[in-house]
Amino acid sequence: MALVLAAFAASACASAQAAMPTEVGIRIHYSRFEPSTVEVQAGVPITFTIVNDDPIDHEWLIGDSNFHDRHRTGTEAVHGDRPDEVSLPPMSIKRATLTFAPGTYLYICHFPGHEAYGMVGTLVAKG
Ligand SMILES: [Cu+2]
Repeated sequence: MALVLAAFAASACASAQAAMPTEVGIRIHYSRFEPSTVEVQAGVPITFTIVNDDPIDHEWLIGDSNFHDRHRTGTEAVHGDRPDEVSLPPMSIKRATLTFAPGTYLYICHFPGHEAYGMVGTLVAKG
């Protein structure tokens, strides 16, 4: 009986983890991120597919508050191939894979005025 219970507990745990997405789609539309909140498992690679549906450039920068402080005052207009710094030309699709430590992160477009307009999202990585 104890063995059966242990097996049940293990499968319940596995299905709870399976419920957390490892593939996350983010759409940029009318200078907003959809969805604006994402929850993922910490310590697992998460692949983001980011779609810019707008006729203007945007960016998707994800990190902690120190990261965003640097980018708010930064002078790097276009970002390269770092998975946490994605530049999105009009009507483009990019993919990025990241693994998070437990915590809360923001994703923001730091083009002038975009963050203030509402291009901010929150990702929670659960430990
Ligand atoms: Cu933007």
